[in-house]
Amino acid sequence: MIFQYVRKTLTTLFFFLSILMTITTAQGAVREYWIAAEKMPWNYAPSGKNLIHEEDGLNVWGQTLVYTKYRYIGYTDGSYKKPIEQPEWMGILGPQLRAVVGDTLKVHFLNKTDHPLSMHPHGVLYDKDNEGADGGKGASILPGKSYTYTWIADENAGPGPSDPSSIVWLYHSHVMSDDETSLGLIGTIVVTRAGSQSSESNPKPQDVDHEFTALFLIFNEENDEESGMKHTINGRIFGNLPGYNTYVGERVRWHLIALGNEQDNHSIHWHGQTVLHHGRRTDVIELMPASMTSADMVPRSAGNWLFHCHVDDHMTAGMSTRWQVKSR
Ligand SMILES: [Cu+2]
Repeated sequence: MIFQYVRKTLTTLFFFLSILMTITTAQGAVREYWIAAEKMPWNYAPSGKNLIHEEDGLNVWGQTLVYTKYRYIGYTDGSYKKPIEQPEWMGILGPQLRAVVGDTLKVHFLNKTDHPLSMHPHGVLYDKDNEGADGGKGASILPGKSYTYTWIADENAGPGPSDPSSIVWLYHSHVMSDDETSLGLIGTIVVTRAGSQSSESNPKPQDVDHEFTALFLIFNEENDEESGMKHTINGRIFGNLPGYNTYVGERVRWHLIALGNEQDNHSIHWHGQTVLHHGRRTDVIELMPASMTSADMVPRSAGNWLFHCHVDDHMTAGMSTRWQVKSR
């Protein structure tokens, strides 16, 4: 009798517990970020050298290397005192926001500059006030003001059937739009398929060892003068972007993005290795402005390999860096 009563109570309890767990899982995590827009100097080639072919020098593109840029800077909390450190290979990119399908991103934005600015995301679910463009409350945040954007990584923001376990989306300022990305206000959102995350607190996919992001963009610094056309990968030219470091046999994912104008048609090429891109094997991937795509590789050959845009003029102008594969 007592045994039956205990069993019944336990069964009911487990039933309600499982419903509660389903609801919690369905709601996902709320991931909070603090990002300020800041005006600061940016050096396109901190070494002052052409690190791909040193003897060629930096040509006209080396006449001026430091310009004033606007950037998204991530902070640990709402005091905006302690910036979050980024790996060197991220260059000029803003903080990488991460979510698992089902999660909500709460992005607190503080405009520390002298321009009205915003954060407009691709891919994620938002309402008009959280679009960061075209009229809603978050469309234009005045200097000194802050705004909190709420973006949802729903099923439609996550990897599709032919995608790898995580995919990349752009975010950028969208007040004046056309010349704004050239200011430097660009970052990425990576969304992981539900169930593929490393743990509840770590949304990175468990089936990769490295996820690298590379932005191909020609910054126009001097009203179309060639010396001001900075052909960059993550805001660096002529090999001045270190940190793409891997080992033979690791699982490496490349999130590739582009922005810019009609000259920003890029063909991204790795030396030493092929990638798997939507089921297709290649070592060159085409990007047009605002393209976002992801490709996977397992490095097989040790070396300090070229990683560059294969368009001739872009190569000559320094749209190159290296990625390193060490043997174990
Ligand atoms: Cu190119």
